[in-house]
Amino acid sequence: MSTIFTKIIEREIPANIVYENDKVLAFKDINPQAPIHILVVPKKEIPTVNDIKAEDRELIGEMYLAIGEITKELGVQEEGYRVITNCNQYGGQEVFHLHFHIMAGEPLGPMRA
Ligand code: IU
Repeated sequence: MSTIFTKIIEREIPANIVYENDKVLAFKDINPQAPIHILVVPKKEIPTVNDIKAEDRELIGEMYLAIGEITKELGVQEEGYRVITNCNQYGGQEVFHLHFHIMAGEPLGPMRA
């Protein structure tokens, strides 16, 4: 089932888009949890990490290559950043269209719930 992220991909609702290619879109999170908070999404509708298929291996690689380009452009590669994917209820997933959160711009500290 489509989510609001498909509407962003289709330009049906606005978003602050920072990167796009034929397979991947990235935009600023509407409710940032760090000074830099970007979501990287595949244009293909994949609800959760659980739904990634073998045929998606190249697409997932494209998402990480996009992360590399975005973080390089932002100038945060040396200082570092965090990439997170939430899955289903215990992971705190709210939008059921696969996405990687890039969080950067300050020391993020240890991971905790
Ligand atoms: P989650 O991993 O599914 O919990 O993350 C969803 C994110 O999508 C969350 O950080 C929201 O702030 C963000 N978001 C957004 O950027 N734009 C939207 O229109 C909606 C959610 I709805």
